[in-house]
Amino acid sequence: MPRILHLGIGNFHRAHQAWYTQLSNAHDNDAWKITAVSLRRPDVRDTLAPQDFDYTLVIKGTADTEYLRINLHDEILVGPENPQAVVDHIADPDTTIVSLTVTEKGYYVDTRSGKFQAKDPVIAKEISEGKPSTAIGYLAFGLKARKLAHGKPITIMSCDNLSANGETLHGAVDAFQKAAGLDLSDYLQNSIAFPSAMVDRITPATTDELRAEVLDATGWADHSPVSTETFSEWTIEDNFAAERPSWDQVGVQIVADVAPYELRKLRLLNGPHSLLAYAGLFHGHRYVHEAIADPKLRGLAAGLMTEAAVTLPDEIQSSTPNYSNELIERFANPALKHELIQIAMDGSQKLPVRLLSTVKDRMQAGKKSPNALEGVAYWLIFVLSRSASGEAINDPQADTFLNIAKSSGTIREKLEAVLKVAEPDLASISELPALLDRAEAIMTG
Ligand code: CS2
Repeated sequence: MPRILHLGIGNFHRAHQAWYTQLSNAHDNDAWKITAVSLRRPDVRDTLAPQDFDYTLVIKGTADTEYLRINLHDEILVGPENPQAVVDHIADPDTTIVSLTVTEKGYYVDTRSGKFQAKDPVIAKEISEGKPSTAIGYLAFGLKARKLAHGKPITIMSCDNLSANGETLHGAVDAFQKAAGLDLSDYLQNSIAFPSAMVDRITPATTDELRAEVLDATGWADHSPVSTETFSEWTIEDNFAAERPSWDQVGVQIVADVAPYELRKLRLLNGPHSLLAYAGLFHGHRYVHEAIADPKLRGLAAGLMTEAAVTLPDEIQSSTPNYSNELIERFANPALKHELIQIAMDGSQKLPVRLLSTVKDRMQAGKKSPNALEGVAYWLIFVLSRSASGEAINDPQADTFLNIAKSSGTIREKLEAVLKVAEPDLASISELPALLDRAEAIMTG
């Protein structure tokens, strides 16, 4: 039976790839199954195992809701409980795809320089102990086992919001295997494909309210439903090393070059998402649909879309007005109840790709970026004021931010220090003084 091994069993995977694969199974002789891996905690496995890994996907349009039972996962492995089981699954000849949704920080790649962080203590420990705990470690040790067992080709597919995610993942696995002396260069080169992919479907976190709604609508006391929007998009680079599901039969675009789609999504959707999150929380909003209904914030988000659109490759330019209008409608969907705080997490990883890249590209063309910089300013304020008041920030750089907040120095110096975490080369932002002026002005009211 053909099988996908998926690393990172979060709601996004369950609303997106699992949905496409369940639909495409109708077009394949052999139904695909997904074995999923939770890299850290057992919670999702513990909740889904008693329901045979089935769950309800709640697809919320502005008017109608669809309740669809997803029955596709055959097992959920919990990495720390048995790392070898994950390695064995990567080596299993029936596994032809390993896919990933492990978030930006799960790659251990500096989002600014693109360099793999081989010296990170977590990675260094995996290498010295020969025991994986990160997605990159599992892939490297798993591919080593696969090479030794039979050497069959396999596709490793990133489904995270990184630019050039396939290339980035390839680079990370290659750097890891070299640092660990695994001798995989030839195997990686000749038998492994790392397609890039653009993934898109807004997926809020599960709430008790959603559980109650599902029970009411379906009669099933599902402990782990997932809600999402009707819109869904997946564009994958046509670069597979082995068998794949008939995803192209159910709306997935398989294309020669994903880069334009990926950039459009990161800069027009994710950039404004982050802007709405930080500015929205500052102005007392809780949900995305509330933030986008605020005329000032809507203006900023739409302004950022226009600003970012001109930085995109020519072939995708003409699509951007419709794409942007559709995005505003998606953000406005009140049924989704998408929490701004969910989007606000991991800003140090997200800002470089979502906002600062737009600022830099425009600067090269001699243009200013007032809306993108407004997003950056609200992020600086979010980080600094929460760190100063001792509120926990969900970000791998949270400790650094805490130290900055506690340090002596003016507010301006602290804002600058926070910015430096996302952009070490401050000289590369010519609008820096205006940005800091603006952040200070917002902060001091
Ligand atoms: C969001 C994304 O949480 C976030 O940072 O911007 O998860 C967004 O909802 C998805 O990329 C939409 O496809």
